[in-house]
Parts: sequence; structure tokens; C-alpha cells
Amino acid sequence: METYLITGGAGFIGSNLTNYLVKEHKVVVIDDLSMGQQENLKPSANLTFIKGDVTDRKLMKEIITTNEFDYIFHLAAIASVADSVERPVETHQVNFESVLMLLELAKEHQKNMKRLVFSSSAAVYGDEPTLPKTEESVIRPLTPYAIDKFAAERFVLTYSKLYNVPTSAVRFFNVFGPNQNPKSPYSGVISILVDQFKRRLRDEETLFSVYGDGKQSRDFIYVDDVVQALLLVSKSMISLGEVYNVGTGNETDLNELIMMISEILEVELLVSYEKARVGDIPKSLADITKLKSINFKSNYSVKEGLENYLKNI
Ligand code: UD2
Repeated sequence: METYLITGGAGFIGSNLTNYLVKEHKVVVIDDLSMGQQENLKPSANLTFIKGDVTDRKLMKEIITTNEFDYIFHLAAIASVADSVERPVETHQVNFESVLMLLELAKEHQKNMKRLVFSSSAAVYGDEPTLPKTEESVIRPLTPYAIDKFAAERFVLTYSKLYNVPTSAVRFFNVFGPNQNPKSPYSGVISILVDQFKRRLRDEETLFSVYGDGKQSRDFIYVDDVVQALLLVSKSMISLGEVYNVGTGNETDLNELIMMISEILEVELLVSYEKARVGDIPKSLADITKLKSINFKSNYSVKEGLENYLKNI
């Protein structure tokens, strides 16, 4: 039995990872429940839940000095680009400062830690149009969110080289699946769509806004595949000090996505085509050669992921 710390463990990706790990391991979750929900976590004797903020130095120090962690997954973030544009100073505290603080604490107090994995984002690539993105592609962060993710990611990987703190990082593409919060207009599009389809199933009135012509495409990856990727990155020896794209290497456009959900649930969704969002990129696609080199194999196409997700809505 190993011991894990998962920051943001009640959030979307964090809760999926936690629910998987608690079956066999001890997991400490810290989450301020700003986006996450405690209901996302399955009750377990192996789980310790701490409601708190990752920028709270006193609390973080207490957690780090009173436990010996084998693995730390830093998934806590204000995962909203729009929010970072509105409140760059506040989001910087969470998306950057907390990471540096955690690295320092790990350096001082977690001498036996096997790995710290940091969650970065495909947002670091910005709008440079060359696709697919490899980890060596041009980096062009365009928002406070993307700048913080990139800077934090570099700090994380550099701690491995400078101070022997074992670290790795991942750049998530468009992750979907259970426990993703659909509440903000900037939530992941699949969570918003599923929410709207659920209303349709209850015969409520809905109108889904497609921003643009619906031909924009993304590399959507099902959260179970992301859990697999996170664990592979944390366990591999060659991933030490390295960053990995986490996607599937396949693209799906928004119109196709709406059709797939419609077919699975056997209900139509009313759609209105609106002006494209400012700053929206037409396409995003990962090259996952590097992730495959540590034995990643996607188990879900977008359709299979959707089917699995929609079974339980
Ligand atoms: C994702 C991330 C964002 C940033 C970016 C970097 C999420 C939620 N967003 O934005 O934080 O990392 O990648 O590349 O993970 N759309 C609609 N109607 C809606 C909602 C969305 O048409 O109600 C469109 C949206 O304009 C976009 C596409 O759907 O063209 C995908 O939107 P998204 O927010 O899920 O993902 P993305 O890649 O724009």
C-alpha cells in the first residue's frame, strides 16, 4: 500500500484518480471545493479529505510534514482561462505560487517521495497553428492561465535537475468524463453538452450555442485514459524530469460530437450557431508518440468514452 497526496482531488480529474487509487492505496486529498465537490469522492477508509486551499502555506506545511508520500499529484488549479483573464493576480497565486511552494516543501520534507506529477495544459501551445503538437512544438501561451501553467511546469521539471526532487509534468488536451463541472460557460464543452442533453431527456427547453460553425476540432480524451497516463508517468523511470502530452492523437469536431451524443441517447438537441468566441482556436491535436513510449495505449475512442460516461448519467 502506497500513500498519495492529490491536490484538487475532489475536482474532475482529481476525483477520478482518487476513486481509482483508494481501492488499494492511502490517499490524502486537499481541495477547497471551489470547483470540486466532496460527492465526487467515493467514501473509503483509505481516504483522508482535507478541505483547504493549496495556497495556505501553514496547512500545506502541516500536511507535508506529517505524512510521508510516495506520490504527489498536483491537480489543484483555477482551471478557467476566462477567470485568469479577469483576475490574473488571484489565479496566479493558485496556478503558479502554490506549485513553487509545494516544490519547496517536497524538497525539504519528502526525501523518500517517488514522484511529483504536475498538471499543465495544452493551452501552453497557444494559437500557433502547426499540428499535431509535440512536446517540442512552439510554446505560445496567450493568457495568464497558460503563462502560469508553462512557468510552473518549467519550475517543476527544473527541480528534478537542480535539486533531485523527482518530478514529471503532463499537458492535458481536452479531457471529458464523469465529475466534470458543467456550471460555467467556460466549462469543458462535453460537460455542457451532456448537461443540456439531460435537460432534453427531462423534456425541458434547451438551446445549445455552438460558437462558430461547429467545425472546430479538439483532441478529446476520456478521463479513464487520463488516469492511466498519470499513473504511467508517475511510475516510469524515463519520465523523470520530462513533460508528456496527454491526448489520444485523434481529433473530433463539435458537430460530430453533438451527433454522437444524440445517437447514443436517441434524442435530438436544438442547436443555434453563434459568432465564434474571441481567442478560440480552430483545431487542437496532440502527438502522443512520447506518451506511447512509456506504454500508454488509449482504451477509449471518443464514442466509447461517451458511451461509458452516458451509461451513468
Ligand atoms: C480548452 C480548455 C481551456 C484551455 C484551452 C487551451 C476546458 C474547458 N477548456 O479550451 O481551459 O486550456 O483548451 O487550448 O478544458 N463551445 C461551444 N459552445 C459551448 C462551449 C464551448 O461552441 O457552450 C466551443 C468552444 O468555443 C470551442 C470548443 O467548443 O471551440 C471547445 O471548447 P472547450 O472550452 O471545451 O475547450 P477549448 O479547447 O476551447
